[in-house]
Amino acid sequence: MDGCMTNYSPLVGTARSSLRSAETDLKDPLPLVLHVPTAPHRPGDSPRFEPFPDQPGDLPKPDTLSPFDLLHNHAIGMIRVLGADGAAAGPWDPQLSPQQLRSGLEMMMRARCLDVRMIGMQRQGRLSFYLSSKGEEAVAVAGAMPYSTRDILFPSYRQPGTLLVRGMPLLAMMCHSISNRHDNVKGRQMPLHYSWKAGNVVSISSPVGTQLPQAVGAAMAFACRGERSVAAAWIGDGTSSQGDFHHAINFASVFLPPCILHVVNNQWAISTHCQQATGGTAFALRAEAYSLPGLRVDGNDFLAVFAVEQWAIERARRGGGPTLIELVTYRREAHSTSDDPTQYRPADEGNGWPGGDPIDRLKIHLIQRGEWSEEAHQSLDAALDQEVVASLAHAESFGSLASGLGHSPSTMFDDVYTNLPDHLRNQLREMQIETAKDEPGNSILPFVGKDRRAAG
Ligand SMILES: Cc1ncc(C[n+]2csc(CCOP(=O)(O)OP(=O)(O)O)c2C)c(N)n1
Ligand SMILES: [Mg+2]
Repeated sequence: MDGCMTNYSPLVGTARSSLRSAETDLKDPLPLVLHVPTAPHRPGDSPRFEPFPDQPGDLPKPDTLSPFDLLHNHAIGMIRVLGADGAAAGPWDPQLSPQQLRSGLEMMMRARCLDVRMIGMQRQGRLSFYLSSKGEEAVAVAGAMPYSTRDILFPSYRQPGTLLVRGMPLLAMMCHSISNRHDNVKGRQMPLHYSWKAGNVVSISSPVGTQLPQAVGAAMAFACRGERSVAAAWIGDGTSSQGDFHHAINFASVFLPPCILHVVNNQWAISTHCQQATGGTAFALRAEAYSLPGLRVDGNDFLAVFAVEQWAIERARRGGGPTLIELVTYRREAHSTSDDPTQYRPADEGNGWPGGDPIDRLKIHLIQRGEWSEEAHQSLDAALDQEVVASLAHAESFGSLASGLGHSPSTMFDDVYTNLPDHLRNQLREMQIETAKDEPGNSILPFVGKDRRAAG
């Protein structure tokens, strides 16, 4: 493990190794400069990633109530289960049944089909905006499956798979994304900012990082009530630079509530490389400064992600308090449909990613065990695509933001106050008078002045 900080440098933390040593500086002083890290590969470079620092089986699986400082190697190394040959090995193998594995695979494949079709829709002008989660399906699916429905989840926009695991129907996801009259958040959110109360999943937040302190607060409430539920939240590598990350983990460290905090290190925060988000070698290592366990895991290894979540959940339920998990993965697509990554990274950078593709890796594992086949995979893929296409058509039959068949703007006055204060009541009346002047034929405000219940 000793060499892993340098071995691992191409993923994060190269910059410090290039700083001159104190002795050299004394003999041959250079002007002091501001150290500004950059990305390891820029357009035109030939990308080269070092292999991951640990092999499956290298890291032990300690008791879930182990003191945080016994987990140092788990914070700087990498917990893995699936090897390059597709076989599972080591103490972190969660020993899932073939049925559980196939169900996880199906969920990841459904998330991928949804992703592909949503990008297509956005390109055709049928969806205003989209953020791809391609390549990060294991983070979302294996990340959510081990939780009980009484646990509350705060995912980021990059984890629609979490919503699928928690039972949000595709139709509801799409009605929300195109903001039609069945959008369960009434057009108050950007596309993909799912909210699913029935599945105990809190609304995705556009201002990045707000979910972390909220999750710690929810876990503190569980602890106050003596309830054995857990709160879990996910943010990205770039978001871990927000004050919210440090505020949240400090509260977690002081009050030790049952919460699990995740940093999904997909290497990039729009055009900012993760080396510009931390001066250290691993995001998981930050946990040590807060006297908490940090676990770093291969985020494209379904089995490893599942096992790490189980470990942290058990620790939280046994009263051991919070865990910080870093999921090392790669953002395969642009940050969003408004981004052009060829401006800041080589177009083929992802091809050399040592973590491969999470769906392919689980598929190969299942085939190896005699529990799956290439034919079964193809036919499931086709069936899921049909399911997604049918849900999209169904959602569009209820209209969309573009067609004007959304919620009435007057619903902006709903759901905050039991009794609307006078100044808002006046604003509502004013809005109704103003917008009624535009009717009929105003496709943006079609329901104004009509019965608000009919619109909702
Ligand atoms: C508080 C705040 N600052 C900036 C933004 C703009 N923004 C949206 S996503 C993003 C990058 C986040 O990167 P990361 O946390 O690594 O997550 P990823 O997109 O890679 O999943 C930024 C800067 C925002 N939404 N909220
Ligand atoms: Mg990122």
